[in-house]
Amino acid sequence: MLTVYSTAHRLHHATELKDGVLKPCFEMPSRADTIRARVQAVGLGDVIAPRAFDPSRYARVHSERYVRFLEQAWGEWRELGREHDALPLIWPVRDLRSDIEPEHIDGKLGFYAMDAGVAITAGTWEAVRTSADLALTGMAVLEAGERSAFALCRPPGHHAAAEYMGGYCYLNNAAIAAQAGLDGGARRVAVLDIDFHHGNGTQSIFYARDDVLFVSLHGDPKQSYPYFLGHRDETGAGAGLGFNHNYPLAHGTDWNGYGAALADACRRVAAHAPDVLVVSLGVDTFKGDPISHFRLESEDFLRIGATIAGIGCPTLFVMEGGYMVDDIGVNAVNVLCGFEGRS
Ligand code: SP5
Ligand code: ZN
Repeated sequence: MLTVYSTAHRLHHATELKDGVLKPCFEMPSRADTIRARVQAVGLGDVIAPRAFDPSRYARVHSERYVRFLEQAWGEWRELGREHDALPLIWPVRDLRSDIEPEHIDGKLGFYAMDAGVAITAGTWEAVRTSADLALTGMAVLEAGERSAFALCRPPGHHAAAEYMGGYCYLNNAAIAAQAGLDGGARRVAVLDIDFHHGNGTQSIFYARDDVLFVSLHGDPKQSYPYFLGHRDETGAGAGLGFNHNYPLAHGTDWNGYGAALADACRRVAAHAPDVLVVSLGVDTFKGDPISHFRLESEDFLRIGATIAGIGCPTLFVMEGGYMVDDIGVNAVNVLCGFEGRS
């Protein structure tokens, strides 16, 4: 399996509001480099650089003004003489207006953010756009006839929706790749999200559409971030009704519960008969993850890969979360090895 990787991710290393204190993000550069090292150690396959794509490709699933905001936010922040990471501090909840884009950067940050886990720094845009380009390059690899590819994206993407960032995510790499698959001629695409956290951004982007099936296994939002989406009764809207399926799972879920839910999720994906499958690959379901609450063992990730391979569809793996850096390489690459029938 080819891996698409770039060192540009290192340009993004930010702080987040954590238990009431600003601290370095759990989502840190060593994550991607640990996974890359493991890819090489097991001999998964060649590691290739991304092609550069025009930002208009991102605007197939995001609004143009949101993409422009991501590109320009750091400059606007710096113009005010500020040097720390740009973070939002006010949000347009409920009856506040969200129909007028503010002109001031403080207003814009809240307008385009869902939480305080998405700081913008000097290198953020370059890292973010390169991350999306990794996913687009991965989809191009599949279009060229490969059965699978691994986009080693960082920053991750699945919490980012058409017009907002959140949860370490800025551009939705998986959604951008899924849309590129359709634009390249696929008739049906499925996104299977196995990150511990619900992929609210991906769900939101495709919620009213029947050409992209979204299926997600995650910590129950009653207990877990992102709290405000990911319930079982969210099954799609309009033409998309029946094309969205959530599997909220309890704290402490281990392979017993997880394996059964995954088998059911993969059955749904196969029934959609997708021309291409995008997997939002988070390994924060690991028992040792510092911010999540499932109990998967490293060997379970091999089983996940094998189960996904059973769908029998060209598959692009897009890296999402996973914060136990010591084990992230083994766990992420185990999914890929399991998919390839290796152990
Ligand atoms: C891509 C992805 O996995 N994003 C996850 C974002 C989660 N952000 C909020 C997590 C809050 C957990 N707080 C636990 C603090 C432990 N001291
Ligand atoms: Zn996650």
